[in-house]
Amino acid sequence: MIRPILIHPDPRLKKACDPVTDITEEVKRLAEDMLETMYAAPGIGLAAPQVGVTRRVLVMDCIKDGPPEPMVLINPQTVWASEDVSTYEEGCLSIPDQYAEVKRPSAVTVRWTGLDGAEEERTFGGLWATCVQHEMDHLDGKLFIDYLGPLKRQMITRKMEKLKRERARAI
Ligand code: K2U
Ligand code: ZN
Repeated sequence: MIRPILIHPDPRLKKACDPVTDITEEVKRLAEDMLETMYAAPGIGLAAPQVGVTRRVLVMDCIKDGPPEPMVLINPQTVWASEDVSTYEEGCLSIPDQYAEVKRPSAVTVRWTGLDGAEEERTFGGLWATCVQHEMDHLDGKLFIDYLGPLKRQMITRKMEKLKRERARAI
């Protein structure tokens, strides 16, 4: 089922998430719901804290045109990051309609556990690299606005607080 996406500022988006100890039916249902929620947004990635679950689970599908390639990463860890960096204008489903340039390593090697319990490792480049790092930051309570200067970050936070007030009134 599609789950509501938390909007910044929210304490659950700033928490360091807990590792998944065993892959229960509940974790499988969470991953399924996260993929459904991500596609509906639409987005190309989503981390569990964004739907209020502070567990180390993220989903991704950065394929634009072509058959979808949904990925579920449980307890992901970066094992290598390239020296050279790429700049990408990032957005975030928890910070709607705000975009800013963020510099990140152009390529990263990530190790994780799949839904089937198997250990996986893959090197990501391009938009996949940006996306997986953006999602893994979420698992550590870090948002892309944390890479911006204090004034720009504060301006965006104020806009989100206003948006939340308006949404609360609309209900
Ligand atoms: O974590 C999220 O909020 C999902 C983001 C992931 C993302 C942000 C920046 C750069 C790459 C991935 C959403 O997918 S934002 C929507 C989006 C869609 C296409 C390209 C970039 C961002
Ligand atoms: Zn995000």
